[in-house]
Amino acid sequence: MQRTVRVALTGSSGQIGYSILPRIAAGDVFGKDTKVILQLFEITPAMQALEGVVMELLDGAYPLLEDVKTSDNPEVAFDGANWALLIGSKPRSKGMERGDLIRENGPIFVGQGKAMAKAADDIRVLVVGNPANTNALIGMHNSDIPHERWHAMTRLDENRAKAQLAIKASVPVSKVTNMTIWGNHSATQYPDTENAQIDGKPAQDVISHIEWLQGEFITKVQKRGAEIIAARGLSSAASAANAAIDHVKSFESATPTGDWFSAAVPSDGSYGIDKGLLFSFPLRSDGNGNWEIVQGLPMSDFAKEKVEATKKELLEEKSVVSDLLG
Ligand code: NAX
Repeated sequence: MQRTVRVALTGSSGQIGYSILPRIAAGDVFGKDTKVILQLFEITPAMQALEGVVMELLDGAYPLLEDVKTSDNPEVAFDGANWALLIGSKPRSKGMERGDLIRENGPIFVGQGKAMAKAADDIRVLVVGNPANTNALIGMHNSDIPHERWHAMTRLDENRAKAQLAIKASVPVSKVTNMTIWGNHSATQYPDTENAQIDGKPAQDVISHIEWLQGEFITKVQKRGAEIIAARGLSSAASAANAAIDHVKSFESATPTGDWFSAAVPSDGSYGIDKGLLFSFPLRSDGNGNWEIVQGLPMSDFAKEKVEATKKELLEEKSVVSDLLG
């Protein structure tokens, strides 16, 4: 019998929602032999815009799209879902500090965590809406869904890092592997070239320009989002949607031998990261819903300092929302 997957989405009428929905409907995430039911959540004022998105999904006449449901009630949207992609969140307004944004968005994820716990028992959750790591931490603490099923997205950062290394080394991006993003999806994230590979060789042997690797490269990846806003007048959407697709596919399939991918997951204490903190690590998946943190990667003093800085930021974010952690 053909498999059917239920995918719940928040931020369904936003830019990333608009980019990702046709691709899920077309089978780009779960494969061409899996039917999809979309369960779309929007806040009440955006329900009308969502109606337009649904009309376009219907007009796409996607053979794999079995049904599209909409609701402004999270319990209805998450009902029986296998994956929840939490993309919606309040945008940062002018003059707003990161701490204020964290406080503004926290309650959304308290409500969604609780709703999900009531509505779905076989669900995996990817948080995209910013501040993604801390939003995921809040959701995780407010639901009884097993903690290892909560993730936050750093795949866009991984893909950006791979793209920059490929350009520098003049190779196709598919040759860049073993790319780790450590820590927070923020400007403190650390894209690690000490353990990355290009065409099976250490990236730092292929690109020996260490000043670039430890300087411009890292800054470029950390600030790529701002660079896109400056050029496009809008934040990244198509690449963010693609990264969310890559993320889900990586957890749904077995990781190729020798490689890994990056996502923020609850720490088990590996690499000295406080247990339970939603921290981006190098991961491997067995394709059956189980993942593990790749152990034993060497780190220079430079890398240790970077990892410490992003950990410190996440601990500070956690302290800002301590009252929301159930
Ligand atoms: P849009 O501004 O286009 O859409 C925002 C969506 O959030 C809308 O659908 C809106 O109705 C919904 N929303 C607003 N208030 C809400 C609430 N109280 N509860 C639930 N939903 C609410 O943003 P878009 O470009 O689609 O980006 C969505 C989120 O992704 C933002 O938080 C953005 O910062 C974040 N990103 C995260 C990335 C990552 O790598 N983790 C990269 C891309 C993106 O910047």
